[in-house]
Amino acid sequence: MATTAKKKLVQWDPTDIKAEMIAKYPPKVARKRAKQIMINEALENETPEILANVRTIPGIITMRGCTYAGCKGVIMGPTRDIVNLVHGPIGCGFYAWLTRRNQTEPGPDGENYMNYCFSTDMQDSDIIFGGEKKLIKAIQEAYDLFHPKAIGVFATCPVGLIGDDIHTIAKNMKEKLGDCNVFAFSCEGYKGVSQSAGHHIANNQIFRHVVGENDVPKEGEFKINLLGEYNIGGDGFEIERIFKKCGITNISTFSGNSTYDQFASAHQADLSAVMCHRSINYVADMLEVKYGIPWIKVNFIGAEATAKSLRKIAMYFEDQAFIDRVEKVIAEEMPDVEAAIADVRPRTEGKTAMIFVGGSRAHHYQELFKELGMKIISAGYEFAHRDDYEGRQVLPLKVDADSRNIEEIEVEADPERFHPRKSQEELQALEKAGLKFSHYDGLIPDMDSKTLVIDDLNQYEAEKLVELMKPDIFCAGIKEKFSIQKLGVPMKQLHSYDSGGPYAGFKGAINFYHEIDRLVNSKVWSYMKAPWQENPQLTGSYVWE
Ligand code: CFM
Repeated sequence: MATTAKKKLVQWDPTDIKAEMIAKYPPKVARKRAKQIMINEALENETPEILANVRTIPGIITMRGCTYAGCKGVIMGPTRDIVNLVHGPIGCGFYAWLTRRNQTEPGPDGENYMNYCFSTDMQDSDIIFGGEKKLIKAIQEAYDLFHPKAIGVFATCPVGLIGDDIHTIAKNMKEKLGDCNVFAFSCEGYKGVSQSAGHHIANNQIFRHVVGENDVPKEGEFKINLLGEYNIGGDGFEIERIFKKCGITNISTFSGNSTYDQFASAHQADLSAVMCHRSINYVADMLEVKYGIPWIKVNFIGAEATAKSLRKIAMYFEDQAFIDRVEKVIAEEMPDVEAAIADVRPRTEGKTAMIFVGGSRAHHYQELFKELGMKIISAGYEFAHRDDYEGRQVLPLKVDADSRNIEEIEVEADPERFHPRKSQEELQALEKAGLKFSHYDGLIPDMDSKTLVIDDLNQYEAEKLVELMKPDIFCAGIKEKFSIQKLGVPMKQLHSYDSGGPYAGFKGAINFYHEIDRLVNSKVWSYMKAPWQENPQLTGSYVWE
């Protein structure tokens, strides 16, 4: 009988969805989650406030990772010629060993430590009596074996608890070794509420110990730093290809396919182009204050977004031949993109998607879905801050007990090497012409009204959302993959790209269109039935002799 059927929210109302998502929570939890689940009402000049970058409620199965993951895995992981030495129990090293799909191309020198796992392998006795001697030995051993340019030491939770002085050890070993830069990161997993704290810690230490170390001039025209691009699934290779075609010199990438020397030379660029704002905005700001390099926000996810970002870079350098060359590249690349869209779009138009990824992709990937004519009905970040949702005009944010844990480093203009790349007048003229400096508008203004913007979505809510709104595709990570697929909805990993990619740039966009077409139009999902859906009563019997 129809009356026994559950209410099916075909024309869902966001208020009902929100109420349903938090209905089962105890009142205190519901109150907190209500502030992190927002029905988008962004008006042109006004973005509603969302609660973000706060502690996950204990007991909730979050999608987040830890501070060590953000520092060692995300920011420092993709750099091939720095030995990343994990000071801690072996599990922390093991689980950060090649699990993120950042790729690298070692080049002629072949120096690449990314496929190794370096760890001090702390044991119970080290935790009781201290791990400093072991760390000193491990640094020496890594140096003797590989003679790397640099060794980074990463603290895991127990190191902070027992108080090993990793920074003094790093300083002493740097002096002792002479030709190897040794620095350490106090990135204990518990340091912040998520991996976001680890980004900040990595930004600080890399800026303090490496940026500016190489003053040997870098050749090339139109020199930029590409900040916040991590070469997942080869994205960075596609962006590099486009840069080369356009005549852009990439001094450094933070940190996809990068080297120690790139970081050391970053102060020689004339513009920083920021892709993932959340993970690297601190470096962008510090490069500006110390060396006078302005930064702009870019996005190479989506063909239109790529073209727009290239045009912004060209506009900044104010060189007509360069502007023309960029236009020529766009004109050459777009026909293939348009042909792919024309093929795929009739099958994807009007379909719906949900995106829940880290701190920037839930925004960037909306571009690709829009190119397919698809609608984003709900999106959010795992660990972004309010500025990533609402735009940087909300800065500075109130400092709470957790953010107070993370060091803010004081940076001043370098007495010799600070030189503003553009005068105030030039910057103002460019702003007038439409280029925004040191700014990010955030995710919310780009989302439709009445969509749901959700911070730190958890497993229970993810399943509820899918059950209620039945999207045609759900995008998140490996932790969510199988629980969503069991609900009969296709799931695309946007952290690791499953085994696909690249999705950045022009060629990447084409890859993405085809992949999404295959996923949302596959019938296989409608055939899926979990055993309990077919037969709600499961029986079992004990077997023993
Ligand atoms: Fe930036 Fe990232 Fe992301 Fe991120 Fe990440 Fe990643 Fe990510 Mo996974 S740096 S915030 S900490 S774009 S590893 S390459 S996919 S959560 S949205």
